[in-house]
Amino acid sequence: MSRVWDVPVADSTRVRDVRVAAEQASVCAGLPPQRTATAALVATELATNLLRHADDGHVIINLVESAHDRRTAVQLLSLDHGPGIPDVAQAMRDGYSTAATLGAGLGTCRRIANAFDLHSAPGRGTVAVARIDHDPAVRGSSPSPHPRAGGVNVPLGRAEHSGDAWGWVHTGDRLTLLLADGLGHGPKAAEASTTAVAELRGVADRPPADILRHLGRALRRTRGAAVAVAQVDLGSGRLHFAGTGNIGARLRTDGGWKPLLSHPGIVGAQAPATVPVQREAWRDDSLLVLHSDGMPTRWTPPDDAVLLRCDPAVVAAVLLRDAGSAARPAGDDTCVVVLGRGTGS
Ligand SMILES: [Mn+2]
Repeated sequence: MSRVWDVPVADSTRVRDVRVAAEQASVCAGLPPQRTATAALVATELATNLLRHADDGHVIINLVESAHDRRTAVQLLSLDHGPGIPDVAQAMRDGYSTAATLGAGLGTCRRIANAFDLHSAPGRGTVAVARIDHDPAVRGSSPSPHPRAGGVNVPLGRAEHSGDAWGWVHTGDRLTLLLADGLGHGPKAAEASTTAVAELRGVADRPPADILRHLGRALRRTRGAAVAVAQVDLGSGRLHFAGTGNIGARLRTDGGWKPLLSHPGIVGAQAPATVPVQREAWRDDSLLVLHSDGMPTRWTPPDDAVLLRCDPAVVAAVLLRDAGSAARPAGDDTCVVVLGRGTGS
């Protein structure tokens, strides 16, 4: 799951690169041939769109866990600093193709992907996300009333693997989200963080401090990781947060943002004996952002109501895009994860 494809779309030759990357990702995810074809079609459309509307766009392809069957899915994210799409409703209409004769159109992408969402702001750019599962998209089912997690994971210097990893588990009333940043970067960092995510499944119903203790043992054979665990109890409307190492976290509740604090240490190497747990209220409109230290510490939390209702992966990608700049390049792998009620379209 640590494999990432980050393809800049500077000219038309890169459209093919994005499609090939989507096909490679589909093979890694074990998608059947017709879903691989869907991923390739959506990838081509997103890349073509970037070429038409933006100068410095790129497509990031992550392997993520499908929200409905827990199998590995392919997530395609296009992001740019372009002028924005003037008429999103028109661009999303099925059959409408930005390239007139080429491409399937964004409306088709929305119909054939299992999840699709797009945020476009004039002068700031566009972020679009599509997820392709093993099974064809089923339309008309009501969206889940529960919060869900989405994220974006980008390796330093367009490396093949990210040393960051995230995962979430929903059991009963409890939703547990984990972000791990393996020490350093490269495959050894990826081994530590993916171990943390794999271990979460067996212990997700335990309190966050217990989960970190368990990971402290499980990660001993790895080089260790910074890990934060956020657990929402939907029944009681409470959020419990515990973090060891440098994972940033901010919670939006009642229209304001507050930081959640991690504590010094390395899970699997120099973990503190006890990790303080922060307790906060969790409401229907709450939104949680976790990020690794590739993200600048001083990012601006969003207040755009339209964005806050978007698919969590779109929110994460907008935060990543707007926090970075050529003057402030990321110094490490960067992962941003958002937990919220955003439904997308
Ligand atoms: Mn790292």
